[in-house]
Amino acid sequence: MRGSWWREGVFYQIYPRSFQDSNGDGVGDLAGITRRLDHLNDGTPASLGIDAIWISPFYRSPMKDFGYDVSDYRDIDPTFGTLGDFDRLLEEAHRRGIRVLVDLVPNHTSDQHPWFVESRSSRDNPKRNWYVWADPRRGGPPNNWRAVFGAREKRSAWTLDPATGQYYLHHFLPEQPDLNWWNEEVRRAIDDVMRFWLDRGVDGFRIDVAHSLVKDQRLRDNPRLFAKRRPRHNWELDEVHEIHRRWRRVLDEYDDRMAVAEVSSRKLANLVRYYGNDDELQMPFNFNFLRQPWSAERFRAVVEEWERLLPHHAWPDYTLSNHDRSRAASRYGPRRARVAALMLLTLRGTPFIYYGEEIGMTDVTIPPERIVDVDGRDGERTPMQWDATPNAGFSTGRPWLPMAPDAQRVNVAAQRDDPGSLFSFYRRLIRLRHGSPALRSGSYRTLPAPRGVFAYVREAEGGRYGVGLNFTDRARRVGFARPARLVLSTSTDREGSAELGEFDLAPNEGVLAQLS
Ligand code: TEU
Repeated sequence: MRGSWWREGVFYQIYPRSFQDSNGDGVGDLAGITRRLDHLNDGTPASLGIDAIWISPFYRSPMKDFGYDVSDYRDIDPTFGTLGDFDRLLEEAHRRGIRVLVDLVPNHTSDQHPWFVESRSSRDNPKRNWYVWADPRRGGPPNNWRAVFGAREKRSAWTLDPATGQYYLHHFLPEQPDLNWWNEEVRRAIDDVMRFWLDRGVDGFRIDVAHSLVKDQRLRDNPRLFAKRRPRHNWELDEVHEIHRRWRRVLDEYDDRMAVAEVSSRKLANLVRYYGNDDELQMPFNFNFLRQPWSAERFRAVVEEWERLLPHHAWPDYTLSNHDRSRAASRYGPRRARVAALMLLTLRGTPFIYYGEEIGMTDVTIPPERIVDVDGRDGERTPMQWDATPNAGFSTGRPWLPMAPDAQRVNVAAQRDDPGSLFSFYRRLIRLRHGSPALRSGSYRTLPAPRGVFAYVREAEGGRYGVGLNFTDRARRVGFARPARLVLSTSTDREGSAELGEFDLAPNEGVLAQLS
């Protein structure tokens, strides 16, 4: 069925600098990803079993924001390889039934992109209006908008270009000038970038900063109250939805492609608007799990609100970690991270796994002399830990970021044959999900549970599963109100069944049970 692959599939995010280096320069590359595809899905229970990957940007880039500053949307940065390497990666992924999303960065380009080089060359250059230029106000920036990077220093979102005496807008680094999304030529140029990759065979896009794009045409100051939270005039304008509808039409020129939008709305009521009338992008990311403290009530509240708000055509998604945030295993600790994984992979909605999450990789403390990111995100981007060889099998050269100190112990090879490992847990869980219509696409219903326990039922014709997650450091009891057979527990090899459907949960234990 059209659309079922992204509704029923499990997604995996690859940060290409950190997955696998194939040429010894210390930076991961596309050929490296191809080499490691069997880890993701080789068609047997030995592999993780995921269905789709999202690869963070690999386009030509001066790397001020490690690829989120694109200087050519249609070519691969030499650090990562060539278009030929990309085609091979795509072919090898598809051969294994793995779909591929590429990361589209349409809010801004690099200041080295030929469009911006032209745009800044003179006030009457034909590309001047492809970016947002404005005259100084009282000798300073045109308004009070702030950049995302350097928020603590209250850095302006504007930089003066002395050559032409005007300021240009950049929501992120000064080396990432924002495109002018009021300009129809810009819209058409990005449509064509999408078609370039769709023609090459990609299955879709993850779209960066998809909530911002269009900014107030009059460049009005943001009200002070909004300065810290949601800026009113340069964030989530209604016109953004018009662009998402346009992108959906481009996707629909092709067969069964999709896009997931990076939308940082805190309020789910705002987030739900990005589903439109089933005429916008297929899903906005729901980042709310990333912001929750370890509390059953808080996670339950997010899920319940989301389930209540979603129109029938909308399909949810959930994420525990990504390249911008502290890893789940660091936020919660190893035992709880396993409970979180059980939740992620049994909820109704597409799960996104961040590379290394399946082996419990944690944030690494980066010594000051090795910090390379502009916004403190190196710790969650360290190289993937494959085995106990030098640099954990990631590279024969000096890795661009330090390897985790525990990499010799925490790695794929060490966990592969250990049935109690986190990797084995993920593999079993993903296989269970794939094998069960109830877990893949069934309905969701919260169950009554004691304080500190989040319990729910997933149900489809011919199958019913109960999930009980103990978020507390005390023993708790969960009841499914019907005979239940334990299928999986986050604790070691626990087995058993319960005639009355009641299970005693150890502290921070989660269970998955098949219900009659
Ligand atoms: O992030 C956009 C975003 O919403 C940021 O506020 C994010 O929270 C920030 O990274 C925190 O430090 C996207 C990408 O995911 C990020 O990696 C890029 O740096 C950013 O866009 C600019 O392209």
